[in-house]
Amino acid sequence: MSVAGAAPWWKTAVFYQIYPRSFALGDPAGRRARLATTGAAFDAARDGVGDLEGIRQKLDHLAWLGIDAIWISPFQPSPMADFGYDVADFCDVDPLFGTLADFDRLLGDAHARGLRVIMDWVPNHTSDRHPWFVDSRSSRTAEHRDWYIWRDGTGEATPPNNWARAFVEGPAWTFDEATRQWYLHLFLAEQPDLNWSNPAVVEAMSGVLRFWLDRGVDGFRIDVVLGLGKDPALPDVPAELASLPYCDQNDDPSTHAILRQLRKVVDGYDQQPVAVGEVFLPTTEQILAYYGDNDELHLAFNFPPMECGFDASCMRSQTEEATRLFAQRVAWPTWVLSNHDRPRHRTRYGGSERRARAAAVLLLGWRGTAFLYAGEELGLEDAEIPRHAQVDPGGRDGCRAPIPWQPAPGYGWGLEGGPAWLPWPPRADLVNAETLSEDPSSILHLYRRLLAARRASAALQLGDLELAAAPDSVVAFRREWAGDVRVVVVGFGGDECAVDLDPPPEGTWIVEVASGGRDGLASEGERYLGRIGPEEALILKPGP
Ligand code: ISL
Repeated sequence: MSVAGAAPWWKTAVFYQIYPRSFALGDPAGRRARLATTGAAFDAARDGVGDLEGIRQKLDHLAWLGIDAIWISPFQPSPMADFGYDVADFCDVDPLFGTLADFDRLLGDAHARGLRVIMDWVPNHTSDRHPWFVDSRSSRTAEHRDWYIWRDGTGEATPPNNWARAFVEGPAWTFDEATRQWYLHLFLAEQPDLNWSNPAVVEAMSGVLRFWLDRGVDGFRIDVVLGLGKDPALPDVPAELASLPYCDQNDDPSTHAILRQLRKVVDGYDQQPVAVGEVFLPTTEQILAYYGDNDELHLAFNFPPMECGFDASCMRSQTEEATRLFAQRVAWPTWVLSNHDRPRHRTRYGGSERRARAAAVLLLGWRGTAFLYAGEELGLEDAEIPRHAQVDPGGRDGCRAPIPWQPAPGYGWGLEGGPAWLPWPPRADLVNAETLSEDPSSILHLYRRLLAARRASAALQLGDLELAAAPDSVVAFRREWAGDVRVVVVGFGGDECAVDLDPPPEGTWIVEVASGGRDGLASEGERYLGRIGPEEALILKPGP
């Protein structure tokens, strides 16, 4: 039971993102049987992909870790041009991952452990194999023609505007010979954009939300929310922006009305579902607009801190910015350092485990809902992917390497010597869940202690955040709620450093969690010494 009382569950939750291909494999025999009945040719590479049953079998591990909710990246039927973000049927499970019955079992078992489950919903586009698009491209008068965005260009030579697609250089348009018009796709040509100005699309996609909410899911991570509404004139972007993917630029006001409608669908359910949106815009201020007047998204990912290196001044200004902007509205912040689209933060910070540990304290000390990406609790680094093994058109394979569960080759995936779909991350014989769970000083145990400390403290879960004076290489802030107080101190410098803090209301500061483990200066349960070690981070609580 949370200390937070009446706050909506998602405010105090720590989410854990699962990329299902890479998480765990539970039922390879079931998969072979399913694929055989669909007539799909046996493909050895598919054996090295995770499944829903694999996630279910790891729920005890996740409950042990202490997270509150999982977000599962897409598992619906998909030709996998974008590894599931190209959905061919929004209301089923790809036979690669399991069945609807497997999903129901996973959801039930998660709920039985007090874990909530949100799923990815990809509303901006479908697969080009989705029956809606198959019909849409069949003729200019097809029932679903206007469910997608078709335009004349200048013949087949020049597309209707200068928008660029994501991942591979080229226009966000493809000329379709059958009906001699262009269709819009902000991502791959296999991902045609839906036309959200068509009420039939809104209705059909609202039905998708209801389908999963009726099954009991606790909400959605909404893919590319900023893409939904488009200026009907589809105007060119200024020439200097034309080479940048348009998917990260579209910010049309019509999206807000769409979100208000969707919010009503979601809010009609007793489980208090959450809608957390991916708004990949450059500033927190722009992202904040997608919360509306507390009537659009419940939460939106705040991506700008992902642009920071392991750097105190960048992290401090991001902390200040979010604190200032969120104080002005009824909106709750979010924090994330890694996901399936970016190099992992440990890799971005240069590969040091010490830095990854300090970053964990910052992430779980910040004011707002935190999102972990599976494997960061193991301190995973990106895998090195040789050219011949690269599969993602967007070059994002490194952070999608499979999770090592056990130290022996095969790493707990039961592959009988076969390959996983991507190479393993570095040193998987040492950096795996089993080995790290046996070492109380490991980064895995640090995450577990941080999650326990957070769950036990109203200040960490809900408290206001006030930055404290600290040396340039340190970010320090105080969290306070209903008499509960914590201080978070994160050192980014390479040397030991004095950090003088105002004393607590009573007593003295005690180190509740220390990032350093065996190498740290501070010891958990002991008095704060007034200084921190190199790249060390602490959570302090008042004590005798
Ligand atoms: O993360 C980005 C850059 O690092 C963005 O450009 C990101 O690709 C974009 O915001 C959309 O991402 C989402 O939709 C894509 C899918 O490939 C990504 O995996 C998903 O997170 C298309 O569905």
